[in-house]
Amino acid sequence: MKPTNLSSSLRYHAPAKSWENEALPIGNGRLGAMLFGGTQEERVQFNEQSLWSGDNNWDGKYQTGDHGFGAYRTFGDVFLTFTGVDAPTGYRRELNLGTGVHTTAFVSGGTTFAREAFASRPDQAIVLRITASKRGALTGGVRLTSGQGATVQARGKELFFDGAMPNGLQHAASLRALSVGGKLAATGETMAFVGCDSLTLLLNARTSYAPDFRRGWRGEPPMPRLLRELELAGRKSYPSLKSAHVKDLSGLLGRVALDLGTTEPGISSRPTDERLKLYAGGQSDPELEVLIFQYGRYLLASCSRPGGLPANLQGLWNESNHPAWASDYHNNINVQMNYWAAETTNLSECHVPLIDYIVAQAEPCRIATKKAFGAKTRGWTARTSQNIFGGNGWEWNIPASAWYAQHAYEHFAFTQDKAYLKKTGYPILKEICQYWEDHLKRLPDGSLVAPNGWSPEHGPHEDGVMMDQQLIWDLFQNYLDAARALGVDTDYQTQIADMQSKLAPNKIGKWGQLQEWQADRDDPKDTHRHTSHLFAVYPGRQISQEKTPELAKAAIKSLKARCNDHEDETGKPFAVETTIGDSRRSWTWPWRACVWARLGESERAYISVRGLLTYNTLPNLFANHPPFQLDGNFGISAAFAELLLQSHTGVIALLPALPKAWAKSGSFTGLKARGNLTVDCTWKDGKVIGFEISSPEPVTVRVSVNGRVEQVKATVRR
Ligand code: FUC
Repeated sequence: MKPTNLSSSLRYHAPAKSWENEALPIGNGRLGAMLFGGTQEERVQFNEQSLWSGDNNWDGKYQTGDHGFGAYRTFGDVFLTFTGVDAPTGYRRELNLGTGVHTTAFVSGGTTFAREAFASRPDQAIVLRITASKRGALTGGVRLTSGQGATVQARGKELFFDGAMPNGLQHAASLRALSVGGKLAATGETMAFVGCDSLTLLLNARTSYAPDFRRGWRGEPPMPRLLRELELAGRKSYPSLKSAHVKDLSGLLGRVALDLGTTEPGISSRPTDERLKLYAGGQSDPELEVLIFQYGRYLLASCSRPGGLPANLQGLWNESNHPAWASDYHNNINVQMNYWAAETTNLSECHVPLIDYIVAQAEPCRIATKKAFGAKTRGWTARTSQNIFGGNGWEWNIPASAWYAQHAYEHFAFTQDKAYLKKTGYPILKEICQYWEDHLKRLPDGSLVAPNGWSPEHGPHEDGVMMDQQLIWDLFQNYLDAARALGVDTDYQTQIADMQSKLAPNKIGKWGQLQEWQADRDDPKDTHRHTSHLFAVYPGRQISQEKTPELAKAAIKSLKARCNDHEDETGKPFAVETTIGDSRRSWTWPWRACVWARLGESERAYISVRGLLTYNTLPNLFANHPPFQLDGNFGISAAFAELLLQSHTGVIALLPALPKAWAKSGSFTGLKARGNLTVDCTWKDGKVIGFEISSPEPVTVRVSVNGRVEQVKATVRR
């Protein structure tokens, strides 16, 4: 395995000018920041994931101001100015994904100025360390501002604010400075530092949010807790803060290593933005591909940790009070895609915030569901856009909860954690089955359809929309597998199995396509971004080449059309350039890559990977919808995993869709397969030359390797 350092840092030769395009993210799962790496002036824009405007809102209005649905908002900024820094040379800034440490360095007037920044989960603070090679060279000012107009005050070596939003949410932040040498003096919004040798700033921010409907989504006031946390962090030395942080983050990210080949040194030595441009022009750069794979994992670990909220449309990074789509939780693809890599790339605990969110939002969703579908309705579902206060915004997405249930199940499928399943996963699955028990419509021929559905953002509202049918099939299958694993509710299992067998099935239409609707109306020229009717291929498991080859063939036909891939008719080979329009979105590429991977179409899957980097990736490697939307980052990490390892059919498939570009030689360690299996694999010339499957229990598994299925005893590793 190659050392991970080269492949795992984003590097630039100039400070960031644009927040969205160039600044770089750090985060501790709750608190995050975007760093610009300026020379005379540095800006650190920061966020805390529970800073939302809006109220409880169950009536579907999508008002994104102070009240109503609300929006995710910016917490504030820290601005640093440095006097005596002039004509900087030798500039570089870098975000190391292995450590989550951002560094900036340059020389001015013969002095080297260096800064490090990270967001520590163990010490609950953003830590900024500023040093200079010459003693006493640091003179300037630090300013704290509130994104919500709270008044900033000074107290000793601290700047802070403590405000309330119009919805009553309290939000507080505090910035503490510690210096070696020189002087510190705070007044108003600003702290002056004069002649310091080094400076360490600790920033913490919190709100009074609690993920609890019964308490009106409000908990303890933020200031006392954050001051306690800062007090403790302030007692530690900088090296011990840094090592605790690095240990925490690398403990997660270091679980998976990936080697897809070596980039020419003339390319890999260049800054990331230049490499991205070259890549978009067709350049091969396997180390950049590994970087984008690890970046999705880095972003997830930085914005989604147990105890916190899940990743929203922007993860947790947001500089605006009016972000696109309120930077909310969209459940017709986006929030789900945010978690596609969580289990497969060995970040299972990062999945927990989504499951906690599903549990926390269930009660207001039950109320909204009863209001919309009848007082006797059991279970719940949700509208497409959700906030953190039980708010259901834009348009009902009737199968939303069935899709959420897949996450509740997959967390078990990968971890085999029966205590979790019994306490949390199974009750979610069962309750949503009950919703569909009441809601499905029986047709005269006895088949069952989801009434009045909508293939997300596409086509008419009508019965039996294929995605709805597939999601309900998936829900029932996940329910059955969960109930069997726990050995419970045998009568209900029989009932659900019976309903599953009566669901109106997938259909193949007149041009051989997998139909999106009951009526055979799919247009082969339609390149709509959603590929909802392919849910059954990925992330579902109803359609596979092994079990349903005819449907798999029809799915290929459908996806080719959606990608504007008419190679069969025109003879013109499918390439990234042949994709058009709505096909080019942050999240379309990863979804298509995952579907292609499941269908064994490795080259088409690879074109989708290249597509994201070619058309929808910004210089800071944020996926761009536009505007930037992180589903694409999280999703592409999942796509890499799906190209290399699959386990949805019960067989562990090694290299099920290895593209030619990666075939020569490569390896991965630490990817996860269902059954709590950890998989390492090495290949050469497209063939597996070594692999190991490990499990905490002695198990024998079926593994597909180089086209043969073998029984393999897992190495026991607890
Ligand atoms: C879904 C998609 C859009 C966008 C939005 C946030 O509605 O159809 O493309 O990603 O979510």
